[in-house]
Amino acid sequence: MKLLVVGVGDCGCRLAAEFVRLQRRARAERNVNIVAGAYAINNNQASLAELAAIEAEFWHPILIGRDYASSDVSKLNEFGAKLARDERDRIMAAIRATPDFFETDAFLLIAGAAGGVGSGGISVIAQMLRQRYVGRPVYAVVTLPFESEELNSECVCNTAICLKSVYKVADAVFLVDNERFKAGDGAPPQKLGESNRKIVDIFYDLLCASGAVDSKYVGARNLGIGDVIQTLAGWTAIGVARAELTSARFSFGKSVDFQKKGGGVVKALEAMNAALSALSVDCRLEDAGRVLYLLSAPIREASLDMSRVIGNRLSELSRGSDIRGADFPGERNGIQVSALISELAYVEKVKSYYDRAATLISERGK
Ligand SMILES: Nc1nc2c(ncn2[C@@H]2O[C@H](COP(=O)(O)OP(=O)(O)O)[C@@H](O)[C@H]2O)c(=O)[nH]1
Ligand SMILES: [Mg+2]
Repeated sequence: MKLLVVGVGDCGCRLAAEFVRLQRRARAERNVNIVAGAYAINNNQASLAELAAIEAEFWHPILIGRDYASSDVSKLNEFGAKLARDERDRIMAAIRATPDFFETDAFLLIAGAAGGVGSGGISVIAQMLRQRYVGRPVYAVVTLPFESEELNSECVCNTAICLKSVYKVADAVFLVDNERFKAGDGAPPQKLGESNRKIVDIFYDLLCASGAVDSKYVGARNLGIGDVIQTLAGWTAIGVARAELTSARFSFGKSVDFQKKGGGVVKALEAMNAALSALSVDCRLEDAGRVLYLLSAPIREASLDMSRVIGNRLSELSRGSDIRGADFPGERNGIQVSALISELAYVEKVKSYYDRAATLISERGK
């Protein structure tokens, strides 16, 4: 699957840059293209310049509203929305000029919900793309603030407004709870860099598998772009995890072979459970309308069993969601499971931002 990535604001632009890194990796490791181009829309020239070292061919910075770069108004959602509306023609013209524009399967817009530029800009841009390019899905990746930011009422209100407006215009919204990707020690910029890599890496297998043309990477049940598009709707969580295979699988002989297969199924379940506990946002499987899993395993003959067991287990856990599954011979020494939990009817975090923002706004009105 080939995406046209659009990052808005500081957080959005940094994550968009990570997608360019992912494209380079997909090209080198798996001979597939997953990103046609990445646009970085921001009012801060210095932070755009920091990202300029990445591969020029795919990278397109767009500076907007530079006069407000250090102003306090730029921390508000409504300001970000105004900037994007004011610059709509320039933004649309730039995106339209992407070399492989008509070969991209979907738009992926990214922003931090708690800020201003990205928080307000993302829905305006999503709406423009949706109106102009009917039939091409518009997906959003929205990061939810760190716990330490939540005492700030502006941050809570920006987040709620961003979520509410992006949900209305995007085909699906990937929720990414920053708190879940918090990196360990280190200075702030490196820390964010580490979190950003972890966030973007979750998409790697799904994008590569749905784009594979190389027969080396074709599984027993292939992941089609249609499977991904059919799965994605509304609030969405994404996760990936891996279980290592021990060296026992290199043994020969019938009985060992049988054990090897059974062991593989156990490992696959282990990876699936780990993926579900590493989802990008806390949610319950039973609230999902649609689920997709992708199994990446080295053993072709065993993968069908593994896939069946994972599918059955997900079906039990989700109590009847629409489940799609596929496999992909991408891994060598382990089993990796990627999961999309989509069309979530309820997400605790979203509800909590809506409630807190409503209280803050009504208090302000008093
Ligand atoms: N994961 C991640 N989150 C970020 C990053 N930068 C900022 N954020 C988060 O996004 C929120 C919005 O900030 P920012 O992107 O700076 O605002 P904007 O420039 O006005 O769009 C912050 O409160 C953080 O929670 C980043 O590089 N990675
Ligand atoms: Mg900013």
